[in-house]
Parts: sequence; C-alpha cells; structure tokens
Amino acid sequence: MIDPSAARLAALSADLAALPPLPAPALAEFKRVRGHLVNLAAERVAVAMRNGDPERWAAQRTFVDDLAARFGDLLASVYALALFSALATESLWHLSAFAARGLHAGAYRSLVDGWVMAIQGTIKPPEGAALVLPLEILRRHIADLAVERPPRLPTHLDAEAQALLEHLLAQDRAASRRLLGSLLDAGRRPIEVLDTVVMPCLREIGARWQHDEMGVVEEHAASEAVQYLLAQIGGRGAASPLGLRALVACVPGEEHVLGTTALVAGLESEGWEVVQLGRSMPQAELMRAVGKYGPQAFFLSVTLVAHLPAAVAVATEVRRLHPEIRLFFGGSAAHLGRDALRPHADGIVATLTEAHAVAAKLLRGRA
Ligand code: B12
Repeated sequence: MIDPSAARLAALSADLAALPPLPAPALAEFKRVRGHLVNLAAERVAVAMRNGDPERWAAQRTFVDDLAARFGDLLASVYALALFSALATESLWHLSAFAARGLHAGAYRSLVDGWVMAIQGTIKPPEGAALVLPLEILRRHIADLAVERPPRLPTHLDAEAQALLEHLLAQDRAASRRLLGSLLDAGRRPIEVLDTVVMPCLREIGARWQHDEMGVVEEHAASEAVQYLLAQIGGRGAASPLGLRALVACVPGEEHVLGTTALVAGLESEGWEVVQLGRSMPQAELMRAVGKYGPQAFFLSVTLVAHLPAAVAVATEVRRLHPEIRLFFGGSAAHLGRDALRPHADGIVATLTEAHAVAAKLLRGRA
C-alpha cells in the first residue's frame, strides 16, 4: 500500500499555494458556464470509465456522477477564494472514497481530466488556461497521493473517552450517563469534558463508519446516544447565567450539524442563553433569525470547503447589517479556509472551550 506521506501532501499543497489568485474575468467565465461544465465533465468521465472498466462503472456511476458535480462545487469555492492548496486535502478524501469503492487512482485522474477538458473546451485562453493550471498540478500528483485504503485519521482517545465509547457502542445509556456524571461530580468543567471526552468519541464513531469498521445502524445508534448525553450536559445548566445570548447555526448548504449541537451544550453549561438553528438554511432565513433573536455572538459551522463562499457571504451580510454582533466560525473547512474567513469574522475557533472563552472575553471586555 502506498501511503500519502505528509511530505508528498505538503509538496503538492505548497505547489498549489504558490498560485496567484485568478483574474476576475476567469472567475466570471467559470461562474457563467458552470452548469454546462458539470455536464461536460460528467460525460467525459463516463466515457473514460465505461471504456476502462465497464462493470465497475455500472456499479458506481451514481457515486461518480455525484462526485463529478461536487468537484464543481469544490472548484467554485477554491477559485473564488484562491484556496488552491485545499485541492490537495480534498483530493485525498476523494481518492479515499474512490478506493473504498474499488475505484483506482486512474479513475480519479479521469475525473480531473474530465474537468480539465470541459474547461479547455469551453473557456478560451487566457481564462481557460488559468482555470486549468491548478488541476494540471493536481493531476501530476495523483499517483503520489493514491492509497489503496482510505487513510485513517488518528483519533486520540484517553482512558475516559475509551470507556465512554465502549458504553456508547454497547448502547448502555445508564453506564454512559453514570460515567459522565462522575466526571462532572468530581468538579470537571462540562465544556472541557465535552472537548476531551465526548467529542473524541463522536469523531471516532464517524471515522469507524467512514472506514467501514461499523455499520450504519451502529453508527446512528451511537451518534444518537451521544446526542442524548449532549442534551443532558446542556440541560444541567450553569451555576450562574452569563447574561449573553448566542445564535448557533450551520452555513447555507451545510448538513453536518453535530458540531453545533455539541457547541450548544458547551455554551449552555457556561451560562450562555442559546438559540440553535441546526442544519443548512438559506442566508435570508439566517439573517431573519439574527434580527429576531438579537444575539451578541453568532457561531457558524462549516465542514465542507464547497460551502466556504456561502460562509463568506453570510459573514459579509452580518457585518453590514449588524456590525455589533461578534461572529465566529468553526468546523473543519473553517480552518482550511481561515485566510478567507478571517477578514469577515472575530475568530476562527477550534474547540468548544475556545469558542466560549474568546467570545465571552470580547463581549465582557466591551460591556
Ligand atoms: C455524520 C456525517 C454525515 C451526516 C451528518 C449528520 C448530522 N446530523 O450531522 C450526513 C449523512 C448528513 C452527511 C452528509 C454528507 N457528508 Co458527511 N460525514 C459525516 C461523518 C461520518 C461524521 C461528521 C461528524 O459529525 N463528526 C463529529 C463532529 C462533532 O466532528 P467535526 O465535524 O470534526 O466537528 C468538530 C469541530 O470542527 C467542532 N465544530 C464543528 N463546527 C463548529 C462550529 C464552531 C463555532 C465551533 C466552535 C466548533 C465546531 O465540533 C467538533 C468538535 O471537535 C464525517 C466523517 C468524519 N469522520 O468526520 C463525514 C464527512 C464530513 N462527510 C463527507 C461528505 C463528502 C458528505 C456528503 C457530501 C456525502 C454525500 N455524497 O451526500 C454529504 C454532504 C452534506 C452537506 N451538504 O453538508 C466527507 C467530507 C469530505 C470532504 N472534505 O469533502 C466526510 C469527511 C466523510 C468522507 N470521508 O467522505 N455526513
């Protein structure tokens, strides 16, 4: 098995990061013909894969069609925000997903080629050439990045997290409640227990499902059991209310909501009053919620790089209409896209504890 060594990934990221932002006419052209490009790229990859491995193609065509379209969403984000290096990490995910379905790196290369050909065939130079440049760099590195099995991101579980995970997997709610209760009764801060014990379990459950180490039933049951615990932690309330109100939501398009549910529990345990909006809703509705609930802090979650332009758009609008609100981003894409988000936000935060600490400090400092 070839492992994508950190050095090779770093080399590709560095090559991509060195690219200059795209000229405005190239961005405008891409935007204008994007729908057409998706169809063309999907057709190209279909032809290449049908010729190469007809059986595999027949079995996986829905998946490949979907990824060809999502690759377009990713490109739109990467182009608009000059986030070229994100193509490296995202391609690792794609290659993993391909490998998990028995599709080799050559199939992924044909997807990238499909996009190169679609762009070159539709958008004339110099715009077309500027748009394909990052894809050509990526293409050269695909063999280096290819893995036979998806890379397993390490999850660190200490003894307490390990014990909780076992209770969650055994569907032993009473035992998981007792374990959490004993940590909290011993004086541990709920938000810290969330960051160091509960969240690592959630990430491990996600990783096991993703790597086929656990079935969808078990994953759902364990994730629901975590949500049950999260509700309990938040519901315990705080010793003293902070007198601060937070709004917590996913950016438009974003369906990965569990991080926000955990954040809500953590903020409540620190005395925040919280309104949670859950998964994706359109920007206009988010803005309506801001007007209606009047939060002092607005926490937004973004997991997929493709949703970063929507994140920037919401942030810009909040800044314009409600400059007094403190705005924070979290979630994996927020960290990849931190350079694009930072000018529009008060902070990009990694943990629940950091989210609370940074926001409370800014708001109380102002009061
Ligand atoms: C569960 C899951 C789903 C569920 C989500 C259900 C739900 N109720 O949330 C469903 C089925 C809806 C889903 C859908 C999709 N998913 Co999904 N999903 C996952 C999975 C397995 C777990 C995610 C999770 O909840 N983890 C637990 C949380 C708590 O961890 P976290 O997200 O890292 O968040 C942490 C911090 O970032 C923080 N946080 C998050 N937000 C915020 C915000 C603030 C302010 C703060 C302070 C902190 C914070 O909280 C956590 C604390 O450590 C991951 C794989 C994985 N191992 O992560 C894939 C994964 C994220 N999904 C992925 C994909 C591709 C998709 C789909 C596109 C699949 C498809 N073809 O439909 C769709 C996209 C949907 C959309 N439009 O958003 C990819 C993303 C890869 C990539 N980089 O592109 C992953 C990595 C799987 C994979 N390898 O392919 N998914």
